Amino acid sequence: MNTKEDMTETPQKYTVTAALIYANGPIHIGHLAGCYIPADIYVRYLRSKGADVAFISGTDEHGVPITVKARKEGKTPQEVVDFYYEQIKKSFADFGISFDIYSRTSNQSHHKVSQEIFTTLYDKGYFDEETSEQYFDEVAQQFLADRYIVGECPVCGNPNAYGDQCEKCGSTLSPTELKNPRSTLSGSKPIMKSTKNWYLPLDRMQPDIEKYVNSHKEWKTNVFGQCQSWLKDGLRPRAMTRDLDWGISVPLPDTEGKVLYVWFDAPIGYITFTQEWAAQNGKNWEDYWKNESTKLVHFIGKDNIVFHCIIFPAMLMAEGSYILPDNVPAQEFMNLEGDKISTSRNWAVWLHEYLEEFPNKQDVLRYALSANMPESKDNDFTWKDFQTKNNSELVGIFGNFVNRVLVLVNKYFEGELPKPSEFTDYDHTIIEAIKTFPVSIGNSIDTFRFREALASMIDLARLGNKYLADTEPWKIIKTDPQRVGTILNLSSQIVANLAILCEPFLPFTSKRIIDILGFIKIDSEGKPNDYEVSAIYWKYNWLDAGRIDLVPNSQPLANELDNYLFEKIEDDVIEKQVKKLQESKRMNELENAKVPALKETIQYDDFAKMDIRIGTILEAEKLPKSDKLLKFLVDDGFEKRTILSGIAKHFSPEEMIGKQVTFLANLAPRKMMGIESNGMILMAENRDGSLALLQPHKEVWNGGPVS
Ligand code: B3M
Ligand code: ZN
Repeated sequence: MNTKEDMTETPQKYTVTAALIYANGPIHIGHLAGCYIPADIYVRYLRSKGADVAFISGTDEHGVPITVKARKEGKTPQEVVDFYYEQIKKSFADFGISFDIYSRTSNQSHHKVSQEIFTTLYDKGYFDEETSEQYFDEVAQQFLADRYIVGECPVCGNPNAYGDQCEKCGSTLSPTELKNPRSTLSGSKPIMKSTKNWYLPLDRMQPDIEKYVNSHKEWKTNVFGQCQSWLKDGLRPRAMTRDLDWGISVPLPDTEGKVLYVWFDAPIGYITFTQEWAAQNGKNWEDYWKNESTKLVHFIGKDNIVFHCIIFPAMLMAEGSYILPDNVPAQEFMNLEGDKISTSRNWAVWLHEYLEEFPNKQDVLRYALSANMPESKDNDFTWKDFQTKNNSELVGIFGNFVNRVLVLVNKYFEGELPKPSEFTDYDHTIIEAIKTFPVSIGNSIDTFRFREALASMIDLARLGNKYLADTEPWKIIKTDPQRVGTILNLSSQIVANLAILCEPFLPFTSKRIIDILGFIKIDSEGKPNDYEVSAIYWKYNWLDAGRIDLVPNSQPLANELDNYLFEKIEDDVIEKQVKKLQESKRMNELENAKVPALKETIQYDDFAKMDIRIGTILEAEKLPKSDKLLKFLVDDGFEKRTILSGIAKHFSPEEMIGKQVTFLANLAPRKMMGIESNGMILMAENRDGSLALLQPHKEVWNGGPVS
């Protein structure tokens, strides 16, 4: 039960992490829905319940994804990660993701922690040292780890699977499993060359890992299922070092040119960042990583399941002094307008752009993505749905309720909260119903059912609307103002409950409601956020929700009626976004357009049969009944001939007059729209479908043959 007494016990400690995104591109809605929003909802809820939470994240700044990007942009890896670290950190902060720390794996502190853990495992004899043949690019003079190599996936046949993973079927791979491998650096076929690496013997550790995974039957089905299929296939040793020049150097002698595998160091980042945060805040980091009663929860996308449920726990088990992940609530993928989100194809809604184009609308995106969160299957974000969610739910239900209460209190009671008098039976059913919300929303969040939690939260606003509609205070204000006072008091208490219960999902809105109700928010130490003194301090949290005495009688409510919580989003705003996406799709298609395949070989005689000539266009006109055809009169050196050409969409008649063109002179005459065409003007087609005339580079006599 949610009671105040819970607060007097030592609060439950949680270490909640959100995936360390590669610092090689901006954040998009797929990242938000897949990891950061669920993590933030969970953490805000836990904090509101009085739990002691460390919410940890940052950027992953090592690994091939970084060096590939640097190479593509002609920058150093450090320049790439410096740029994206700042951009990503800022956009998360502006979006209200409430990390306790957002750090980065290129920090020296992190290098040190990773090397220490590697050394511990090494000293404990955990690594198998193995010299093996690895792919090597002779052109680029480099070993080809992970994403430096592509080839055919042995599982699904995808021709562009990476050396570490097939993005199509999700299989985790090693480079030697790929068929027809090629280097992404030079495109060349790699050779085999021997090199020494250190392997974590997951095969030998399988029984322990199995025991661990099987003790977590409560994990989400998608997560538990993926683990089982891994275990069923049998775990294989996995190299924890790589032959690369970007990363954390291997803390062993004679390991020049070798770094720690990025998936070895990245999850250790959670530990390093907790240490950094603890040091800055006078906490003991070990409370969050080495105390059996602390719950460690990793929020990630589904492509990272194996690393968080098997490999990282195996590392922690081997190290021996850490707690293991208690839960790994991985999300499926969010698609965009029916298509997989892709950074390289620019098929995404970018967070930093959204924040610029939709100022002060963080909560709208948070809402739309949470309502559609890909919890158990992939889901689709569409701008149309974003608009509907805003207009019919946030404006139509939530905003509408809060606004009505405010308008009525202002109109009938000059903005001062009226006292309640006696509650009717109907009021009592509403009061009982209010009490159930913190419990049911809490249960849903506890079990990572965020969509359900959000839907219940909106149901509370719905209940508020229904209460007003059923009691119709506007009809009885003249005859029974006391009853209206009760109705509006209770309604305002619902608004206050909404402020508490919507906070995990809509933190900006929660703060606005608190302002509207005439409170000032206080921080965890009990200090006011602003120093305006007239208002009362807001000290309520989840454990207070369900009460109907949150706003005191006679409390003056804000009179900000023109400043709505949410506003309608018009069609043109949505159309602009859809257009922007279509444009990026078009640009992308152009970039990827392939030159058409060559036709079959012909002999010289076949070619010689064609009589190609140069001529000058004397007259040009549009055919009145056709939007495609232009009619030309061409000086062909003998006489003048008429040629029809279907290029009216590309050229105006005026711009063609006087031009020399190349035409096929012995094409059999053909009648179109009652006019006989004698020949064909030759054109070159560009990748976007636009046409170019083939003109001689200097003037040629009309009738001059082309050969
Ligand atoms: N950097 C993969 C990604 O950005 C990887 C996550 C690491 S979490 C420790 O999707
Ligand atoms: Zn595959």
